[in-house]
Amino acid sequence: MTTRRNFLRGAAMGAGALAAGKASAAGPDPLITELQDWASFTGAGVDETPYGLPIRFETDVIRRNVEWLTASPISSINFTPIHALDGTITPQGCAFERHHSGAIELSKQDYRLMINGLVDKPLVFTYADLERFPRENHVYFCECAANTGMEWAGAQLNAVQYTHGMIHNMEYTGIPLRLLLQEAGAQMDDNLWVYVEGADASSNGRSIPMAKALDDVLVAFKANGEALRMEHGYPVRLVVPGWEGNMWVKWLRRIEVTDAAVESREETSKYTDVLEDGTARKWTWVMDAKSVITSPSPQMPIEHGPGPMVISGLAWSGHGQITRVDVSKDGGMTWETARLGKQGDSKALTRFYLDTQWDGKPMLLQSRAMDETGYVQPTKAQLRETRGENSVYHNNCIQTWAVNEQGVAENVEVS
Ligand SMILES: Nc1nc2c(c(=O)[nH]1)N[C@H]1C(S)=C(S)[C@@H](COP(=O)(O)O)O[C@H]1N2
Ligand SMILES: [Mo]
Repeated sequence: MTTRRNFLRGAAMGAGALAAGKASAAGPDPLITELQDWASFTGAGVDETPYGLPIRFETDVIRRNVEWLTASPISSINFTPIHALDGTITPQGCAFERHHSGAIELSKQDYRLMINGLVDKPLVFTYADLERFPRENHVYFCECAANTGMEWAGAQLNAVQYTHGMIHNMEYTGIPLRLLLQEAGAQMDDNLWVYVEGADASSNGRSIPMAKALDDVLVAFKANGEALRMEHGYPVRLVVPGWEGNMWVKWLRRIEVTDAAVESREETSKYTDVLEDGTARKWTWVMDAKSVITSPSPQMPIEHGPGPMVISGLAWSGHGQITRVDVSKDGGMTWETARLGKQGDSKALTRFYLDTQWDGKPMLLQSRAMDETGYVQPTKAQLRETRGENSVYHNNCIQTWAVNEQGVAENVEVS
């Protein structure tokens, strides 16, 4: 619909483009000296945007996929635009998606959650039943174990969105799984397991040790204050803090208490780690400490000359809090300690900044995270000593961006 207001907005755009051209020449800045259209005409009414989307100038801040990575977009992955975000919370609309048989549409009315197996009373909950249990709020990161998995044999994808974008960080509202297990009278010995599966065709079944199930696992129905988006498991998903994304079962439909791990596809042929000696390591659930510089990075070149600059990035650990992040400009020879945007939440993304000066010379930028256990993020060479070059999952190595005199950044490896 072309209303007068839309037409005027178009006109304002043209004037803005011209003004920008003039502003770059010497002389008075018309953006300061002249009355602008947006101050002369009224803006959009409250009836025009019942649910807001990003302004059109930000439409390139979107999830993107790498077509050659997977055979079909139904069993595939896309990546969070972490280069363009700041702070720590990932908006659901651009948070990466990973599904094995597509995102399904399951209504609250049709939703059922079964608990069975080694329990006194097998139960089936409706969505309304779940809303009557005590709930909690926690911010956690969810990282696919395959994040950075393409980089084992060398620098591969030239964008932080693709090398590190299989991660999101949201505030979840959910019921401690412990409470639902109690309700069903589950046996809770430490040697028991819960097997969790989703309602989608893939089911994505995973075995979780009882100790973790009773600790901090949530049965979540809200993220960042609103209902989960379809692609993140609406109406209910499992949140398994600090552990690999594959265990965060979406469209959660069944929880079975078992006396042994099921050894499903997702925990044998997938999500195990091939080692240097060719054997595969299993049960690598926790995501070790990791960090990456999001700006500058290949999608975020430096667009100013020498002088003050902000280097920024993200750090996280499945073992708890991030306590320190160091930044190197010379490929790891010397390090400076970065400032944390705020004290890190446990098992959640932490933002770091290095407020520094750029001398206009090339840099080899790296970041290195440390967590509350004292663990230090390893170099790729250190990881390869045990993992070789043929692994896929759990690559938490230090990332290097080579920045040239023009401020252009590139994914490289230093040895
Ligand atoms: N039911 C179901 N749950 C699932 C999956 C799936 O395909 N089906 N994919 C898993 C994988 S591999 C990851 S990394 C996370 C991704 O969660 P997201 O799509 O919300 O980013 O969901 C996990 N849970
Ligand atoms: Mo995953």
